[in-house]
Amino acid sequence: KEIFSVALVGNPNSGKTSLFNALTGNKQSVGNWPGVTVERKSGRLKTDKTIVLQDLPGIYSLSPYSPEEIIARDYLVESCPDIILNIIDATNIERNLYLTTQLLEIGVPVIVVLNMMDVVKKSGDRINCDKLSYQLGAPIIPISVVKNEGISAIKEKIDAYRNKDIKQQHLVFENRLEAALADIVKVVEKYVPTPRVRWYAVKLFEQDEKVLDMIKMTQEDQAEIHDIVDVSEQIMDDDSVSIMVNERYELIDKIVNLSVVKSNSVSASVS
Ligand code: BGO
Repeated sequence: KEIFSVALVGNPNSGKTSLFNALTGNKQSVGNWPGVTVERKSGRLKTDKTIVLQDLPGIYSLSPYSPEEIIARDYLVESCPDIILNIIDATNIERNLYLTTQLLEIGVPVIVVLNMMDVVKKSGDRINCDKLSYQLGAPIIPISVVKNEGISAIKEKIDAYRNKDIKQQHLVFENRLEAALADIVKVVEKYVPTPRVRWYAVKLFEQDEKVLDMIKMTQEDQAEIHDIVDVSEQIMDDDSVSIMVNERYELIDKIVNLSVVKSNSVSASVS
């Protein structure tokens, strides 16, 4: 049977190691990523040896600022796993969703695993997984690794995804930014694989040096993208990296407001 590859991605301390061990058992292969002393771990699912789980370094973002971020994004964009399994610490949902908003742009189907649900339940906070899933355009699987709850649902969802041709949706930013990204897509689409065009457009909007170096664009096309970014920065009165960061946090704010009820906000509205 053919191998199906699943990349495990999440913030540090989201429970990535715990979930990796729960899914693969003790048989893992451990090494280093080429050229760096960052540990590389992969293993087959205990319950299905045709599924290979690749653990990626714990990261907060797919920016090119640390070896961990570069390893993760190079692997996701160039090796193209069949599925991204994004583990989130449900007690820190805003911060963790920042990475999720970026993963949704790669064009690889994303399954979101909401870990630490035991802690959330104890706190009295309520997360509406259906609403969260709808807002993100990705399935949400609530779990607690330490309580061994919800783990089998992950394998079920992977199986369901395996037999379908899923086209991952990305989040939609405000109109002016979307207009600029659409213009960049028109320039860059001839250089990159179609499913990944959104990812490249965002990185070019941010004038990401590594991506600029990697795509061998003509001088004309480079200049055109530069102009698009320039105009956007003037219209939106900010630098392009900050524009993207702010847009992501604004979206996350909306998504969390629609899908999370904090226990303290309930009591505050009652009193
Ligand atoms: C310690 N629920 C709860 N409550 N905790 C969890 C869950 C869960 O579902 N999943 C993981 N944890 P990693 P990264 C620890 O190690 O897998 C805990 O970085 C401790 N250690 O047990 O390492 C997990 O790989 C002493 O906690 O995450 C671990 O992503 C006291 O979350 C931590 C308390 O998990 C991070 C916790 C010596």
